[in-house]
Amino acid sequence: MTQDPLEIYRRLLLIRECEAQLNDAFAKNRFPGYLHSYLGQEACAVGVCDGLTDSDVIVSNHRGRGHYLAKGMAVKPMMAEMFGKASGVCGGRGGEMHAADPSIGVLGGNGIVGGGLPIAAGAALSAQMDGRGAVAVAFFGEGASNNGSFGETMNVAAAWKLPLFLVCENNLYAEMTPFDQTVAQPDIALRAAGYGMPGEVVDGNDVFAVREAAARAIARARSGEGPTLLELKTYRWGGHFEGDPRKYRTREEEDEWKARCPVARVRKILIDERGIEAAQLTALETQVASEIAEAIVFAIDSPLPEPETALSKVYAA
Ligand SMILES: Cc1ncc(C[n+]2csc(CCOP(=O)(O)OP(=O)(O)O)c2C)c(N)n1
Repeated sequence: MTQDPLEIYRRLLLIRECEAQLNDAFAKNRFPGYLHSYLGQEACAVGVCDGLTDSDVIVSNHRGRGHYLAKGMAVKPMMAEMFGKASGVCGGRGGEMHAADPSIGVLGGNGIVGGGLPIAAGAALSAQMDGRGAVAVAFFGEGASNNGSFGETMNVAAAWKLPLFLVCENNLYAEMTPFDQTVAQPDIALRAAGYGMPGEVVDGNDVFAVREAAARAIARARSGEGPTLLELKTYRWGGHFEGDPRKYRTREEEDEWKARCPVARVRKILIDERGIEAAQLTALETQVASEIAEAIVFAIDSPLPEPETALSKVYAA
């Protein structure tokens, strides 16, 4: 866990710049396929992953870049994967929703909503069986919490005291459906009690609050006490995907949430409470923006996978 708030800021910026520059590339028709933006949710990924090591694993969803970067995926291969290129972390086979790098504990994203939950439970069972003290984390949205896989995973994880950490990023919309039209009870975290595990609601735009709550859940899992459900209240600034006209919500609501920006919040703390010069932060921002810009150029300039390799890395039982 880093004690350096500047490093936390750098990680938030990395995700922010990645998302902002990819949105820009998409708007200029330079990005292939769908783009599910993580803008606005940066503090969730950074706060949770700060307590993890390479031996711990995460399973992500369709909105995964923030999780990948926070877990330490190298920026250029991650970006090339987004563009489906041979230099990507999965050789271009995973694409925007399915990047993975088991060497740093990223078991993959998932286009099936709720599909990552049982995979994470399996990884937690594996960690429990070989006694490595490792933890598995499942990132998912509030939409996924209405899938059967959520209840089934919670049940088995609690019954077997699996070292599982369930992180629900409640960004208020599942595609175009507002949370309050599908759920009568406003706190998903309350469901934890019904399965016999602790549940906690935390401000998902406050990276330090997320980090503290995550540290408790990770410690609990490591010490064999079993799973925890954390619900992070947050908001995705963009639509479900880039190009979504967002008719299901108002621009005023978006502005209200943008005023609670998780990145600007840390910048203010660094200046007001830590006495860091604004110029130092601006230099860091420029450096991170260049790193992302270079990665996008690398991705665009990289070749597509050779057609002859289409059947390699295909497994059949
Ligand atoms: C099993 C399944 N059902 C439906 C879909 C279509 N779908 C894709 S994303 C999404 C909404 C997911 O909402 P949430 O889990 O809250 O994540 P968010 O997009 O808000 O981050 C849906 C319904 C899908 N991909 N998989």
